[in-house]
Amino acid sequence: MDEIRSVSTAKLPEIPDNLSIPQFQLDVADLTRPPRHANIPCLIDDATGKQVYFEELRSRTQGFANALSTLYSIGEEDVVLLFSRNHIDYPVAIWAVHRLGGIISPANPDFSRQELEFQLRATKATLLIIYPDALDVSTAAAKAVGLPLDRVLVFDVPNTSAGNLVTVDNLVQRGLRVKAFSERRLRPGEGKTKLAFLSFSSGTTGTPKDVAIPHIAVIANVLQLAAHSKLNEDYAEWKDRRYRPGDVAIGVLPLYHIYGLVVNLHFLLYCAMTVVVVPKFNFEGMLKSIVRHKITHLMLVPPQAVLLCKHPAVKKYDISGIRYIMVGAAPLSDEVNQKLFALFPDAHIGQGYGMTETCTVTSIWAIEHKRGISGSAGQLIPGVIARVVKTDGTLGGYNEIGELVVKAPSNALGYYSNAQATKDTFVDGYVRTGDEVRIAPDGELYIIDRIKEIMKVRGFQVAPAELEGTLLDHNDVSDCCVVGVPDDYSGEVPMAFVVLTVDAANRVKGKPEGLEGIRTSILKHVAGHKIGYKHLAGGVEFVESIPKTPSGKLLRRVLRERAKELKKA
Ligand code: 4UU
Repeated sequence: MDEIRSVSTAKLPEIPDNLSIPQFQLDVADLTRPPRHANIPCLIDDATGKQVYFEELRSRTQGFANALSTLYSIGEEDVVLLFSRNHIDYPVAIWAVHRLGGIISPANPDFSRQELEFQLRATKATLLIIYPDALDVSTAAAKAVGLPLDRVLVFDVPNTSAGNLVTVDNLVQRGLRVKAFSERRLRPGEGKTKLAFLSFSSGTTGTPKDVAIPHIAVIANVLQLAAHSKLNEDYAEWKDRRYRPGDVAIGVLPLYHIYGLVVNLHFLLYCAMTVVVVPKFNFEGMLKSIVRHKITHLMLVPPQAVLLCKHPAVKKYDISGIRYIMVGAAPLSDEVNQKLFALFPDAHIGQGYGMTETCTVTSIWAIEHKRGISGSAGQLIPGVIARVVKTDGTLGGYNEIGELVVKAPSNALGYYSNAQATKDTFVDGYVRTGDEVRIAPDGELYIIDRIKEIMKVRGFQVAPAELEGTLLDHNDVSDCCVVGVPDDYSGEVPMAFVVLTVDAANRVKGKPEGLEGIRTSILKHVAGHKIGYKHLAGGVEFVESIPKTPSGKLLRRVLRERAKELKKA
């Protein structure tokens, strides 16, 4: 059997390989782009209601680029690490750095000092931009890696302060007064290799690695989505189009994750829509914002969809203006999917599926169907070529089960400075997804299982290898294995199987309270080093040994099954 292509009839336009992302988003008067009327804001700050229009977004980007170039010498290949919640200047920071030839590495602002330090070292970032509430962690991490504190900038947020740090807004204002920066233009073809983002993902195995995402990958995914959505074709009544200029989306997905970054920000702005920027997700707060900003579009992860279906507060708000709900980043149960259909009888509702390494969307529900098929992750978008690799290594056809391996113009280049990991996952221009799938003859893609190591906790990746490393740093742990156990809200949560050191085992022999003490200390140890969603919410189970293959490889599947049984018991 051969490769499987998108069943969409939409035609993918030529993807420009000589444009940087900000040139594509802000400069090119592309006639195929839906027009943005002057009265449609690009962004609205959820907290203050401040609106940012296209020209202002563009000029703030120029101003910030001026300041970064003249005052901080940011230029070719500099990595700027964004350690921030969503903020209306987030795209300004990204695109200013891109205009100078630099690279953005986004990080979760709730990371612990150790997690931030890891990313600062891995990317060799020369500038850090933070959200004010991350001041303590940021300064500690910057000191630890030798990044001078005058190279830490802060987004301004009303009524907060972050020490004496220089604010992005101050630099924008100063930058608007100084001479123009010199734009880093791309030569024809250069968009394919010039790096735009280093986003972290653990891929199919091991600890988090920085995915090297070139400019063309983001531009390609936006154009693929635009083609898939038939944005410029007369396929239906204007009033029922999926994305219309002036529609308003809630931006609760974090912009440091690829789904928020590419779909919620870059694609929706391309559609001439408005994005309401929400720094921190809070369910009732989101309901209020939906009413206040007349939100039409929701992009969510499954736990947020669960809340929408089950939370009692939903009844208090008139959210009938919603006409689109997309859910992705982890499996969505049939039950929740059906409930969404019932709650929003007229809305476009479906799933999207993607990953950091494919620089985002691989499939999404068909534009011809207002509602996706429950259980399906949608159809491959134009430009995606899929292989279904069966366990015997041969290619499967329709309805056969195997690992999904994809080639797309949006694929990342590999893992930054990690040839071995790149070789394992990026094969001849194809990305191994680590997801077991079946593609039906009508083009619907069903995700059957995740065969890679990572867990998805509330849509966030958790790498067992990373937590195992942390556990092994605990004095009483001699061996361990971390697996995900199912959880109604989070999808799954991490659980650890732990083998005690001989010393520790002797110490607690016949003393159950001693063992409980170690359990508590292990839970605390992980909580002290890792962000909340990586904590061992599934608990710690003590075992005599960890099952391994003769070559010493963890038999994770065995323990995953054991964990499920324990959970049932
Ligand atoms: C079952 O999570 C993402 C990207 C999510 C995304 C992107 C575009 C969602 C909707 C959209 O339109 O990226 P990563 O790198 O954090 O995690 C990738 C992994 C996949 O390999 C798969 O295992 O997340 C899982 N995943 C899903 N699983 C992503 N989407 C889905 C889905 N169903 N719909």
